[in-house]
Amino acid sequence: MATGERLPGAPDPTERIVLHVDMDCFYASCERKREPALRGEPVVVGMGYEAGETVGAVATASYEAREYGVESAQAISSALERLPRRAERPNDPESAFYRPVDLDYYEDVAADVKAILHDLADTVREVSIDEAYLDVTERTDWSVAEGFARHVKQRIEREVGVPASVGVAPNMSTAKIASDHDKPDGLVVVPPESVAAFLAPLDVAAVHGVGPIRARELAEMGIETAGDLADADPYALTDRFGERGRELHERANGRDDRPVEPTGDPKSFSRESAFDGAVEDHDSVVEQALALADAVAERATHEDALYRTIGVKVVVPPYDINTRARSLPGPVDEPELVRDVAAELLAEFDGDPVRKVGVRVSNLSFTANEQAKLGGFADATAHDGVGDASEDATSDGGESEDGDAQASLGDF
Ligand code: DCP
Ligand code: MG
Repeated sequence: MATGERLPGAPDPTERIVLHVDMDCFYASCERKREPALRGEPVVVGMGYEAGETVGAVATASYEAREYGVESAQAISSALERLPRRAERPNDPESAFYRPVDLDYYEDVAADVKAILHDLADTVREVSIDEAYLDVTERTDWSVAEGFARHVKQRIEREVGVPASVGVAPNMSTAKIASDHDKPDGLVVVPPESVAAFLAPLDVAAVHGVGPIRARELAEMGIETAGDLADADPYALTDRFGERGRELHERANGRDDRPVEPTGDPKSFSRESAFDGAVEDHDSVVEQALALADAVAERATHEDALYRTIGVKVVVPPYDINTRARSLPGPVDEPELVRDVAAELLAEFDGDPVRKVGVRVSNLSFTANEQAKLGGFADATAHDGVGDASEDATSDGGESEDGDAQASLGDF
């Protein structure tokens, strides 16, 4: 779609200010948050990693560990060849701290980050656990965009305690490249008049959508930099890569009209609140949870959503995150039930000190009249085998590479 076809009054996409936030070595930074002794050290966070076990893959590595060639998706055994466990080599600086993946905890940290982002922008597109686009056109101006971006980074660092890299540009694809350009702790602002000069010298792999295979194919066509790609014949690119080729050509030219849109229907609604210190009085915890239950139920009603699962989250100091959920026989919109189930699920924590409490409804359906279809209940229950017993809630978020995928992280 040509930019000249805009409707009268529609915002000029060339005048947007888009900010992309991507947390630095996110899982490793989360581990450092709760274990400050890991700061400045090589840290490897591994999927399925347990002490003494070498199967599984690296989820992420701190930048100190990356210097030794440890990277995401590598086999733990390869990582161990490059950097043995510190536990086994206490005096060897060329060794790393290995930690297993604790997704509940990372999601909790991510939710705190996302809350700040929503506070700083009217429109936020969350694309993965540690990444989001913000349209901040109405909140800042190019002349002060750098200060605004620094403020975003500082709020995250100060209030959550994890580092982020930020890119600012007139569109999503350039903002993403900018946030990646100076990692970690990056802050790169590319105002409209600098887009072409910023992109031109970059390796073509910096363009989102160009993976190693496509980069090789492009190299065969003599295209090695984003500038080469920008100058390439778009028809030759379409011949070779189809519609994607045209899109890559647009991106390399710093053209991307996609509006920053929130991801589609959420998978859950939740609210949580932190106490000022740990609270031991169970009645106070329940009282807070009931207020959260009301807020969550109200939100679901407002969004015309029915829910089939009601859950609570209880964080016990320092970072022991407990989630419990109960699935109902069918989808409902019943605020009283959210209160009752939340209170029942919390009973287990009577006597525990509580730092944070949350309430969530999930298993959402957005079909307005679904509640009336009683026949569907039995099927749905049989289908996923969830009865009405308590169970650990499962994460409803997912990481996605692409800005088009849905993710609902950030709401616990
Ligand atoms: N992740 C994973 N497996 C992968 C890639 C990522 O489990 N193959 C997880 C761990 C990362 C998180 O997702 O911490 C975010 O992914 P990023 O690609 O943003 O990587 P990092 O945040 O770790 O590092 P960077 O500083 O490059 O953003
Ligand atoms: Mg990241």
